[in-house]
Amino acid sequence: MNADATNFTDAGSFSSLAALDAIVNADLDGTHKYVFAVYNGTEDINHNGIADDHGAGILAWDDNGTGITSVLMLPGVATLAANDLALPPPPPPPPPLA
Ligand SMILES: [Ca+2]
Repeated sequence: MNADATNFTDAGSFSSLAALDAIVNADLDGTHKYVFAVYNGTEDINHNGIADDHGAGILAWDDNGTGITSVLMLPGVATLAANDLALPPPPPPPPPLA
């Protein structure tokens, strides 16, 4: 399903992973299937052993409103909109043969 204005929401920025997780989980309510947030805290939220995750964008997806199906961590991505995720329109058909 393409992201659009009805199923995408921006949850804002959070300095606590617990707060971010709670809001993202609540916002993925079955109507909203894509939630973007920014992590501005000092925790090592991707568990790579380095607390280098400040300023990372978080894109979460879930279809049915129960839980969180997938999460993408997007280092350095501070903003994201539905049209950044939408597929482009298909190319026009080729011209008819003469
Ligand atoms: Ca890290």
